[in-house]
Amino acid sequence: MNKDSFEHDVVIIGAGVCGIYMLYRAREIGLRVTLVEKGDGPGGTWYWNRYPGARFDSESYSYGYSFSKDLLAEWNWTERFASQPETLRYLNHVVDRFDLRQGMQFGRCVKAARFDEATKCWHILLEDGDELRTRFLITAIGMLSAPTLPRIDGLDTFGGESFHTYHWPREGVDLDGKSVAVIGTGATAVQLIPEVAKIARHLTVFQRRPNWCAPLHNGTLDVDEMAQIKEQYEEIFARCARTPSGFLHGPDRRDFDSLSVQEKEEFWENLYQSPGFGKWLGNFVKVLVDPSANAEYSEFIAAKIRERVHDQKVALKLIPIDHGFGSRRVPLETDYYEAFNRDNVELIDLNETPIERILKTGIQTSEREFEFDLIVYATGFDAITGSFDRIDIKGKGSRTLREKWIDGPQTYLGLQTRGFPNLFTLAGPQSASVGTNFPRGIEDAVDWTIRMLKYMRVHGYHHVEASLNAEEAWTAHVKESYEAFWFHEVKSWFNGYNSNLDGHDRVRHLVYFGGAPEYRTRINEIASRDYEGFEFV
Ligand code: NA7
Repeated sequence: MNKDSFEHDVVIIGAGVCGIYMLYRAREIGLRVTLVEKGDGPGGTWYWNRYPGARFDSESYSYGYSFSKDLLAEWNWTERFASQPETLRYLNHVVDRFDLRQGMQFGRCVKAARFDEATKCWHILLEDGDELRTRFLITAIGMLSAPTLPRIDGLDTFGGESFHTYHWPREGVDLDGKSVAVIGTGATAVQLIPEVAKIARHLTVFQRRPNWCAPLHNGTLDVDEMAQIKEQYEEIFARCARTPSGFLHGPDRRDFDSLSVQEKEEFWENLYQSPGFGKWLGNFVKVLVDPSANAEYSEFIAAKIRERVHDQKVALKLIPIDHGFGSRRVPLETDYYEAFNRDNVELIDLNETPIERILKTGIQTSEREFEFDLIVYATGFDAITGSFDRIDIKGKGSRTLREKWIDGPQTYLGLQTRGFPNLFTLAGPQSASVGTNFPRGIEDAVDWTIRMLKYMRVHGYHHVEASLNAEEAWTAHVKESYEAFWFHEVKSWFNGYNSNLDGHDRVRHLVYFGGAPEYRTRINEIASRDYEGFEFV
């Protein structure tokens, strides 16, 4: 691998959770590696998303890297669900702790990447006109890093401040005395709204579809609690490795139908009062897979919303009617529903009164004109494939990845795609990483990729490409993994829907839904069978 004339064995794009770990591992096995990152520091998602309220929905101690016992022993999380600033501090600490900063180039945005068939080398073109050459190209570009704005007339005419939550200004925003609009009610908005409500003079929330939200129950972690957690890290990570989604919360496998209404309600009440994703991922299996069991639980949560929101007309608008609990990503919240009890907060249902246009002074709906100082777009992302589409990636025969994936991604294991040799798409579409507690998923993907690179070095292989058969079989398998879930047609970013993009109004099979343990077993078995389904030269 070191005998060629390329500058690099490996170029990694992206300095988020995934890129940082890939850099660490690639350096550990002695590869000539560099990492390029658009931002001016590491952190990825946690670098960009600086909106008030941004924090984990994963328990902090299940989100940190598991690879270094020393790192685990020295880092103290201060909250059960860490905030964005703390997570960014953690990732910077990891980068410095393992001396990775010198391997990173910041403020360098990748515009294009082209596979040169003559030299079997990837040419990476940066926005500043510079070019890097590498044998292996590894994308760690995030699954929610291509923000999308709504398609509303007059978007550019607004005279006040406006931005997408992903681009919340680094220097912060003085919300005091301001009249603020938030468009969107996904996981981001659900974290943001209570924070804005506390400070702004007035907040108007524009909701198209409500989500089923449930309490986060955050709390501080003191040094003694962290000491206990540190003693349990082995068990914590072992537990995450056993659950389908890589979280601490695994499904309850008791027979739903044999339990009384009272037993179910006691269990659900306990989940509702407990921290984290238990009320979703720790629920009865039947609630997750069967529409009628799901309807029972959805009604339990709807009653909670009615209890928490004083004005029953508002409560009704906040209860989803087009999908059941957990069939879309469940936002975890802190005082979200209570925010709508405040005098300075108003909820506008866009189904009743759609936005007609953005004005110089505010927003015009079919019913009235609103004046705002600030409009915040919490309108989500071109999920999972969006960050790939924004780079002009050309493989063999100058075919672009964008063209290849126009009708939906086709991959082998979510890690490679035919026609693009030596390109590894970490946390790419159709991998399990995109459907799991992210660090747990990417540790599997990075470790597997490093094992593959070592294998190639030992065998003197220069490039690797997924075979056509293997890719077709995997893509079909991913599609089948959707069929097991009744919610596979529900409109959510998990299923590839985004009303703000052409062609994203139908299901696109972006996520491997077979569960993280099954995925890990499969990819490791394939590795043990001399990387069955891959072609080496
Ligand atoms: P989401 O979950 O995709 O939410 C986006 C929200 O924006 C959602 O409520 C959308 O309504 C709404 N939206 C999108 N476009 C429009 C238009 N044109 N008009 C009105 N409302 C619109 O993104 P988030 O950033 O909240 O969360 C992403 C992930 O980040 C999250 O799952 C976590 O993993 C972290 P819709 O529901 O489509 O009707």
